Amino acid sequence: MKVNGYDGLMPPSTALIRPLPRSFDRALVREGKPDLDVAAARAEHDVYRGHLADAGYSIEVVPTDDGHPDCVFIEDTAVIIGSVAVITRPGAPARRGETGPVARVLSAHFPLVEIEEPGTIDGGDVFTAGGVVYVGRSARTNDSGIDQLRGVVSDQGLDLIIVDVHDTLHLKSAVLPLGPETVVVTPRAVDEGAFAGLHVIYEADSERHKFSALPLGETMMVTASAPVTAERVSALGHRVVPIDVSQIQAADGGLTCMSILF
Ligand code: CIR
Repeated sequence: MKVNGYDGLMPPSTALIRPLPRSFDRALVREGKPDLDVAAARAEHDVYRGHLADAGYSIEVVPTDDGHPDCVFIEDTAVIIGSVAVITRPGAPARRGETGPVARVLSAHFPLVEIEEPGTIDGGDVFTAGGVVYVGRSARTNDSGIDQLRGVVSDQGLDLIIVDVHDTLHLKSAVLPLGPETVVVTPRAVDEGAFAGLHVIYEADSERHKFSALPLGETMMVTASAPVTAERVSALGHRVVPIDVSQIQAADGGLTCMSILF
């Protein structure tokens, strides 16, 4: 079974992305008001897209939407669980209108299940490793959303583990799967007991919340802003490819958030 590309059996072959909108400088930000540079962010996104193509992914594009400044963060709108695409109901009301166009494209590939009110889920709170779906209970993902997701997960013969997220936006802001057995964790940001079955390595304290990673088969895209942690990942035998996504990170994004791989 193919699950978000992380089960180690069949690598994903398609990357769904959504170009950066002109309104990106109005993206939601958790703390402070960074001056987001739309042109620089677009250049970062172009490099990201290039690495996906170089890694052999066929790129499918959902048209961008200037009415939704965060729409480049397509990961939050849908989660592939086994043979089904779960269309989320994003936790931020301003982002709920992002899901329709993504659902239309995914419906050509998967049967769809939609998360319904009062449930909320952001895809940034979900990842699969070793046949287990880990879900962050966060400011964006609530218990009703998790209960609805649990139904799909169990229909697909997978297990679900809830991880409480307390010091960051999403589960994947603090826990990055490198493969079916290993995760990189930001210390003290989530309930780490949830990862008892996995090999855990830690983000360097000096790089708190700066590390993000996206495994792409032979290579591992990593954030250039976290070189010490990237070195720890490289020491495990991964071929790391650092990329600068500082504008994307200033809007609370990481490397997983700009694509849906299947
Ligand atoms: C937001 O607050 O929703 C966006 N500015 C950032 C979302 C990042 N999503 C992700 O990492 N999955």
